[in-house]
Amino acid sequence: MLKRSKLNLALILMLAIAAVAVTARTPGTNPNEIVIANFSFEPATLTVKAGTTVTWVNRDDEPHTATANDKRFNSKTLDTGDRFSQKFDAPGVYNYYCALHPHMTGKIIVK
Ligand SMILES: [Cu+2]
Repeated sequence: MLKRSKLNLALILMLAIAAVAVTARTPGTNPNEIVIANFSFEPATLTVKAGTTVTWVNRDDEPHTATANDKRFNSKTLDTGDRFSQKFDAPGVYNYYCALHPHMTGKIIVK
C-alpha cells in the first residue's frame, strides 16, 4: 500500500512538472512563432530569413485566421490551440490580417 501511494505521488509530481513546462512556454520562445492572444498577433511584425517556416498558434478563446492581404496565404479558421504554418521563400513584406476581425493586423518581413 505504501509503495502504491509513493508511485501515485511520483506520477502526480511528474504531471505537475509537465504542466508547468507547458504553461511556461510564453510568446517568443520560438522565434518563428506568432501567438494570437487578446485579439492581436504577437509579435505584430516578425522578421525572418528567406526559407523560414512561420507558425501561428491561437491562444485566444475566439477563432482567428492569418490571411495575407493579397491572399498569398490563408489559414483556415483557427480555433483555440490550433496552429497554421507557412513557409516564406521569397524576400518581401507580407501584410496579413484576421479575416474574422479585420482590425487585427500583422506583418512578416522576409529578408
Ligand atoms: Cu480574429
